[in-house]
Amino acid sequence: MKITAIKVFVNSPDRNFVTVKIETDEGIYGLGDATLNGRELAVVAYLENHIVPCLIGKDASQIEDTWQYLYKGAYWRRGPITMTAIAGIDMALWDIKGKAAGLPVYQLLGGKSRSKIKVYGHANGNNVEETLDNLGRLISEGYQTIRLQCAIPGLQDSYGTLADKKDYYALQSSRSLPPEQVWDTKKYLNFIPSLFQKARDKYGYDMDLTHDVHSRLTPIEAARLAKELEPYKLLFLEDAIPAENQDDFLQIRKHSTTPLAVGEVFNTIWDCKDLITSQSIDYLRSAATHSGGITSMRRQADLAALYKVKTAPHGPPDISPIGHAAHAHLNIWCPNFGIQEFVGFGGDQMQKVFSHPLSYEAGYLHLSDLPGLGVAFNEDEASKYPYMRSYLPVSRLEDGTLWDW
Ligand code: GCO
Ligand code: MG
Repeated sequence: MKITAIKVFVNSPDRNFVTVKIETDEGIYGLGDATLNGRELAVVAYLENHIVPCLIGKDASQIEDTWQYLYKGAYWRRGPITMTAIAGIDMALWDIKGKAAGLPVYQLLGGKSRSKIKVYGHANGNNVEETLDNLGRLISEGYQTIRLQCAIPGLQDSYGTLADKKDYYALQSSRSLPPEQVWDTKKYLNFIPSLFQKARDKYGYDMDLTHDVHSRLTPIEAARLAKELEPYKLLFLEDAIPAENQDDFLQIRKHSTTPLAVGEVFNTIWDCKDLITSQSIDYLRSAATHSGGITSMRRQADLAALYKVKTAPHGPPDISPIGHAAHAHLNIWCPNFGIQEFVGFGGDQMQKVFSHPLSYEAGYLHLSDLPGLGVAFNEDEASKYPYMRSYLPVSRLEDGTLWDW
């Protein structure tokens, strides 16, 4: 089966998505997600200028060799642009293989390890009361694991909160230049433990809670937070520090038994290898879309399994339904799957452009048995929503110093 064409679509149904479509001489086509939030067009250029010309006429069934060709064969390895572009191609080839076999991708990975996929939802708010109300709502919708984020008193626009926006889609699609947010570690550290205390006082300990620091602390500050959160028994504390000096995770470990999660900005197995083999983390949060696709994620999951690390794929609104479907197939198969982040199925425009094989029920996602990844992409509908420049925010301290967002 030969690749006859590769089309790259960049559209903005509610928000920007980059979609790869690989066509073959047998009429079967595959879809992949190559969306990199705020850097979409760099991935489009990488695909169109550097990858597509090399793959026309190649055998669509050679997924492994194609992955190696694009990774090792480029000499310039790794990095988010390259690995997101490779992910788009890789997912589309798995989609084709599944469709050609008449099987869902999880069957090609080895079949099901479970019947449904446990998810965690987000409860956030502009104050403690609103956050706890949202936590109560998610519990009543069946979520057993919930991430808690709250605006920090004295700071505007804290990460993970919506301010005056109705949902994530409204929040992120309204940006044409990077908005600036103010960060203050002392205000944050003095506040977060009390949020969790109030959540446990109000709702008890039946549900699991998580929290995303979004990489803003130093190792010793992160150790303090992890230690102070111990009484509230988090499932995990996410991105407590940036994963640049990876030994720093052991500093946090020395002081606390709060489980640690990291990985949403990782691009390859090399980014998580040392963290896994040193058992510095408990949950690996790589995303298929930003980490080289299904081929690469499967390898990361297998390495993690050797060290009792579970997978918890990144599931933000800036991954398309194709990326979420790739996670669902991996999650159903993966023996060491932990939990999937889930923020809903998107807005009206997105639902019209993509149809997907997932349904939510009482804290779990269910995956249908459609062949391949099971996603359909409506090109005519997508063409109604042109790309819109959009950036993630940046953080500064109160004196103007640039900080980690
Ligand atoms: C999460 C993430 C996201 C990222 C976003 C960046 O845990 O879901 O931290 O909120 O900030 O995906 O594009
Ligand atoms: Mg995160």
